[in-house]
Amino acid sequence: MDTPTLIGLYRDMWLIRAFEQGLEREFEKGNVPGMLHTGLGQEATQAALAHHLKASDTFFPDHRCHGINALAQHRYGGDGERIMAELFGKATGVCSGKGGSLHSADPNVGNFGDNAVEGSYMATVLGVALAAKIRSQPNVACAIIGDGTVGRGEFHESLNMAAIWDLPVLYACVNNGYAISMPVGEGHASADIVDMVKGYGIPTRQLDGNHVIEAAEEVGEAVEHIRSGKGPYFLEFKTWRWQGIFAGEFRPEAEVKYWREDHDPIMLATEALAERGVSQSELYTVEQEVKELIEEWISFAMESPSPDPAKATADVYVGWEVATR
Ligand SMILES: Cc1ncc(C[n+]2csc(CCOP(=O)(O)OP(=O)(O)O)c2C)c(N)n1
Ligand SMILES: [Mg+2]
Repeated sequence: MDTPTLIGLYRDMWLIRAFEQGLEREFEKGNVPGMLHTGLGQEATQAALAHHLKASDTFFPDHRCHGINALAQHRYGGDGERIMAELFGKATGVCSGKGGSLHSADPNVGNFGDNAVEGSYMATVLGVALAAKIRSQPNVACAIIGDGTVGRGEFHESLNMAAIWDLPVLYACVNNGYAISMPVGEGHASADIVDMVKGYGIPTRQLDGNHVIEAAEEVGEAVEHIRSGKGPYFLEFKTWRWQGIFAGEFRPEAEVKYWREDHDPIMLATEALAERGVSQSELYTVEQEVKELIEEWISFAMESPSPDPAKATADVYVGWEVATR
């Protein structure tokens, strides 16, 4: 990977981190309604995926994917602030403020949205992939799923059907070690998800999801495989989320220290860039530029109007608006 590409990924990781930290700050002030699961700690995995997905591809983000949603919106729609506004529940959001964190979607930039039912889009992704295959389009349909999804029936049904129909699906499994507080090896037959997938005959790779160079290179290979018509590919990103599900930490102190201090994705990229001779001041400038952009997005969201209650049922059904009571 050349240095400009790595600096680009560094910028993307900072965009994700600044987005999530700004969001967390505003959530604590009561400005962000609903629930909030952040992707802090998983920036390298999301930046690597966003780097290779085009607007003509499709991705189904999981509940920690605000960062990848914002990157796609920023890159292809030129309006990343509309993801921020969506999370603030404002009329200027990509779903007019009706989607929020879990349902931010914009098919124009390839974002088909999350779903509160874990695993549900493991089935939907097959339809999108089948459509691309029938139309002979070199598009990737990507399902970004947590390790918790592995226990769902749709997970296995999806892998089986993608395998027998050679569908262009990229499965991106974000193995952050826990589902709620259940360690992955206790909730599933194997702590290494790839071992369960191999039986379906799908090519798999387990990789360091905090190492942005490795992650981007592996995603690149997987995407190339899929675009060339060779069928599905499964990547397991080993990473860790800063946020527990509950207030109070349930993870061992040494584990927290390892992931937050010794194996932080931005710190690893900073080290790699320093070895290539990129100065600290150049990296600091990148960080500051991105942080300023995120503050602008937050101001945009704060100043945007709330949705008009009269339009609560608009866009819920295509061509059919239900009268409000
Ligand atoms: C079918 C279903 N069961 C349970 C839940 C409740 N739930 C929300 S997040 C979550 C854990 C998800 O774990 P994982 O997929 O590992 O994602 P992580 O939060 O660790 O990123 C669960 C069980 C749900 N949303 N859908
Ligand atoms: Mg998990």
